Amino acid sequence: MQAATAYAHPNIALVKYWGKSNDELNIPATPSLAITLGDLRTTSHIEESASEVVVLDGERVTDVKLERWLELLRKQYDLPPLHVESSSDFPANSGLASSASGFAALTVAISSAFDLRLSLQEQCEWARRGSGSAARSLHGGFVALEPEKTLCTVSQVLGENEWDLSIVIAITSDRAKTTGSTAGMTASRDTSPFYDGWLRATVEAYELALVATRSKDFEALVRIAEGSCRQMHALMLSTEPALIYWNAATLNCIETVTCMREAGIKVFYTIDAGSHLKAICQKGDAMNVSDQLRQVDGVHSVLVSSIGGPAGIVR
Ligand code: 2P0
Repeated sequence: MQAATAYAHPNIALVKYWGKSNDELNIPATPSLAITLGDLRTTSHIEESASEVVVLDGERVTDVKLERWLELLRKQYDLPPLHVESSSDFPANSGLASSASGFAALTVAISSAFDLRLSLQEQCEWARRGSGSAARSLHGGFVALEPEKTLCTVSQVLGENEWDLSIVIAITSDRAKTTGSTAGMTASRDTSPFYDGWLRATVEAYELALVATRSKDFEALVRIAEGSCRQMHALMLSTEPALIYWNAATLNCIETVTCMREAGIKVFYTIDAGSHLKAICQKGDAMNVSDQLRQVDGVHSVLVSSIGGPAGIVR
């Protein structure tokens, strides 16, 4: 093998994934659609080692998800013990999809280091086995993930240069989320009376989102994306015990985005399994949107990103 370093960008879903049809194979119960955050990245380096070592953001860790994933890979490929070093230039474990970009970058690094010659679709499949949303971080632009019975297909719906949008991220907490996505979505499936309705609504939202994205219909995306976000958080709230990812600042940000839209700015919000709010707007409005979100009570800082490209090798 040759040591390899790869990068991938996190992604945020406009039509959310929350629930699996098959836990063992990690198959999402519904399709999802996401955009790639080009100005945020995770870099993963791997090399052969006497024993397995995993270092995440500078700290040596035991990562059960990663260990299980490497075990799966070793059923198919003859891999030696690895030194894995992964770091992100954005807060990890707080709903900013560090596991998505992490597994995507690692898949690219391993594929290159061992010359596995995986197709993009095969890379998506390996990344997905690590973390469902990671499959979407192999591509750039607007990316669709569609589950089938035992696998998923991932495709680019719109390229990263086809729609000049920006993503403004309002950081509303410096704490890691209390319940991870995998455990949270299992709990929602097992306990929420709204789960079946959520699945139905998401399939419908996904079909509408594909049409809206292809035709760059911003107004339609506002309704679809904010709807999917609120429906997912309603499902989380109705989970037992409740999954409450929002804090006061999240609600303040929602109000600010809604006010901006009423004032004529083309902007909408989405929120993942964490308290940060992501506002999607026209590139020309990004400065204004970020200035307004920075002033919101409880917002620590603001990041601005363009839509980004695919994962790749660092040469
Ligand atoms: C999404 N999330 O579509 C949704 C919105 C979080 C909220 O995909 O269990 O970390 O590893 O497949 O990929 C987070 O789920 O979960 C996620 P696993 P993953 O972006």
